[in-house]
Amino acid sequence: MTDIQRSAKASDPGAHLGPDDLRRIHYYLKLTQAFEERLIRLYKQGQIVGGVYTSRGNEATAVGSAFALEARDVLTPMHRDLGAALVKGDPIRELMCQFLARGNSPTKGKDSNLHHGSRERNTLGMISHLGAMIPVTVGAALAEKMRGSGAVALTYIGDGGSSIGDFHEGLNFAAVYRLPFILIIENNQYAFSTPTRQQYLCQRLADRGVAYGIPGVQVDGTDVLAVYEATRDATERARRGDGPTLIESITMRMRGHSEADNFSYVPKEMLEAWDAKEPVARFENRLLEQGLLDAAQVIATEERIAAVLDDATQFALDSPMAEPAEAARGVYAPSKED
Ligand SMILES: Cc1ncc(C[n+]2csc(CCOP(=O)(O)OP(=O)(O)O)c2C)c(N)n1
Ligand SMILES: [Mg+2]
Repeated sequence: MTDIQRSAKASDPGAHLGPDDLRRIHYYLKLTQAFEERLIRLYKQGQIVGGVYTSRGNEATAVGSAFALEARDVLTPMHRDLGAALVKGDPIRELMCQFLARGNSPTKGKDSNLHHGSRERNTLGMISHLGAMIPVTVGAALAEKMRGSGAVALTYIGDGGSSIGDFHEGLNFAAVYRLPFILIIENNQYAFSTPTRQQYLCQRLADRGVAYGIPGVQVDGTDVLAVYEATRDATERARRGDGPTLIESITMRMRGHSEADNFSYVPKEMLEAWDAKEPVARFENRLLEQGLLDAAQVIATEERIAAVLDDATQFALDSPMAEPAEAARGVYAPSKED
């Protein structure tokens, strides 16, 4: 282990969180899961066009990392980070309209998925090109540093996306300028149908941090508190002015790449082994064992979530699609004639 890795050793899981925080984390994990179940159903009913990419297996990474951020921090969720968008405060009705491409959605029906951002909540909207949001989020970190705001900027990349040139350029720039930047690699064992052994030869993607002179930390991505603490440590380092951190969160993509993919190429035994560590149930069981939740509270949370999702689904279904003219609006900067 190098000095850089040793200095980035994560704090004890959950050491900085009280019982109410733990129950809030549980709520967001369950909400993410239930929201995506709803999206799958709507997709199968033909209500959602395009693709649905769920975060099954990644919920703890998205929720745990976003929970470590403050409102002023900049966040760029990627395609498996619905939980992060929820923690950062994206309204559920608004998100549902976005997935259903309604005219009143953040992108006004031009797109679906998490391709939207909010200045109010300091979130940046992702584009599909993997890796492209790394330099963009590094740019946000540079802006925050120049402003002296004390805010950090965080984004994610998959194991597959970590091989792209933007990964190197973004991290190197952030390291050299000691920017308050955090990059989380969501290592979920597959990039579409390509397993990690065909993607890179290094032992751990976290070791790439050494190449940039920054800490590279590996965390158990099925343990929401481990992700939270590693991210929290990284935010502290960033706010001290010590620069970026690379975090590799080890997890498993528990469903297909998208809902159009039956993931028959993933060995059954592999899925079964990871199922035993499924992040949402794992955290729920932990809270039940610790007496921080009881069975009745779990049911009440599930009912509350179902009601919120019923409301948002109906709201979105009742919302009109965009007018055709909307397709051209907001795409180019207005000219003098406009
Ligand atoms: C530059 C680029 N190449 C290819 C794609 C198509 N694509 C979208 S997601 C994906 C798989 C990405 O795998 P990974 O980075 O491991 O993320 P995961 O989907 O597993 O979370 C691919 C190939 C893309 N969006 N951008
Ligand atoms: Mg992957």
